[in-house]
Amino acid sequence: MLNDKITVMLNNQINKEFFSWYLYLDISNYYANKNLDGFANWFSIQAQEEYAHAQLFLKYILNNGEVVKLLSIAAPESNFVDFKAPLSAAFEHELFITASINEIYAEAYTQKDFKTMQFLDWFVKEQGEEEKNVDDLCKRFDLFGTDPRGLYLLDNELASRVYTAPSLVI
Ligand code: OFO
Repeated sequence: MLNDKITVMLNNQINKEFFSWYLYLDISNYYANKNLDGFANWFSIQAQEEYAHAQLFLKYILNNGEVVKLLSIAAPESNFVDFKAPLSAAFEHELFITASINEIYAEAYTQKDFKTMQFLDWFVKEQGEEEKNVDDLCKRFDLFGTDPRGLYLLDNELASRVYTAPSLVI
């Protein structure tokens, strides 16, 4: 019920979302090891969101009668040189994911696959929000994170983030 090329792209996106989950888990672990539990919490929740995104792609493929092909998840490279490095890596990664979603959208547009375009609309918006969230975090780190008291307060603030399931229902 889906075009073959679109199905392959959606399957690949499952893998990218699972990789995002791995990457953010890894970043969370990095901060936990540095006793920055608020940063660790923020990325742990981000990881949960990515896991949920993978499930949404998976369910969309299944609901359309296609086969889900799970691929191996690459190990993240985590040689972070300082506290800022994971934030920059997360921002770069979000840009990569946005480009990937846009590619699927462009293909769906070409194929006049309006159903997939409508499904992807939520992700287009979500990526816009996620890019802004990580960019804000980078900028706030630049402002406050290099001062120990500022870092302490920022870490405390990030500890309050809680998980909310995606609003998209499949
Ligand atoms: Fe899957 O939300 Fe950004 O990457």
